[in-house]
Amino acid sequence: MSENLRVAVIGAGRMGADHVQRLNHRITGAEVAAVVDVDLTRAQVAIEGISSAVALSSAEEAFARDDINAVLIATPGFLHEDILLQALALDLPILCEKPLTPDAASAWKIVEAEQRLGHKRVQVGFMRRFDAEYARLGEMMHGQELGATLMVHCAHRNPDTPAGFTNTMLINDSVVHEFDVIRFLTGEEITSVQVRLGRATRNAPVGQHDPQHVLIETESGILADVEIFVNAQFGYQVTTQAVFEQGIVNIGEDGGPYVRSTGRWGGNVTPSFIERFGTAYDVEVQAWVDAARRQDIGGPSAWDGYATAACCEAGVEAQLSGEKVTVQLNAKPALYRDSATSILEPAAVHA
Ligand code: ISE
Repeated sequence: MSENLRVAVIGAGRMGADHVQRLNHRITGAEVAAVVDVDLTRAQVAIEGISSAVALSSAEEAFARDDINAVLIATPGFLHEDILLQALALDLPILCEKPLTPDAASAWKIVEAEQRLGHKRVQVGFMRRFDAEYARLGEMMHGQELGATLMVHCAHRNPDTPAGFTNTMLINDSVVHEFDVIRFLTGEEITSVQVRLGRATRNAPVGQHDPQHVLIETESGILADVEIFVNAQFGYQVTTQAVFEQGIVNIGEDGGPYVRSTGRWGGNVTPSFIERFGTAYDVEVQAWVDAARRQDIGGPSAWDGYATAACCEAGVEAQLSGEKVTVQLNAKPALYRDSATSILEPAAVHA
């Protein structure tokens, strides 16, 4: 493909609108051809000033057009499956925001559809893999620069949650990122998840137990723990500490200008994931565009979406039972065997 990728962005909410601006201003080799939202006014607002784009109210309308040759899916996760299957039927390059789909059985259907095509078309929007610090930590782990990895401690804090953010979404929308980065950093699949509920903040909406403590094990026995705290009030923070045989590495600590002035010292708290991962999103989308133009994907695959969906399913079960829940995975199809995330051969579990 020599000309620009002509992208239909499906979903014009916070993330979709952010991707529209990114594609329009910072990404080369692509342009926004359409923005789709059930709320047509929201789609119209998103394309303001973008002469290459039309506003539409359904994905079907976008797929019926002949001037669209790529799709970026940024609707809520429960709508992904149908849009993904339509886009795969047309063999279009797809960047799908996480989660790929909300459960492992539906994510497996995407893996199967892609296998029928015989090549990878779906890149999943796990943007943390494109953050410079996560990438460097991954290199340190894979290269055993400080010896073997023993433990990983993660903290994931959001200032508050949007209306309708359920207790399940703490796992499916937020901890899903930790599942993916732990797989990415260690190069191993996750084998079990346990969720502990302790003292809760009074600042959470009714129905949410916040914070939660998620305990994770990988194939070789690396232990990871995640504090997920989505009504932390003070701002946004995502940190990881990795414990190696010969050292400790921290990433995600506060950065930016350190100001010393009359009566004060310090810097600014990051307000949200849009700022914290802004550069990572840019790198991610550019990698997708560059790869799509050579008929490839440039990041995490449908397999990664499926494997994290299975972790989320185990996480939600663990939230309810308090027990340690085993993560069940089908065997990794040959199409995905170039991405090393398993040291064991699993059996078939999702039909
Ligand atoms: C949100 O959807 C994201 O993807 C953010 O990265 C995460 O920090 C937040 O918890 C999610 O709700």
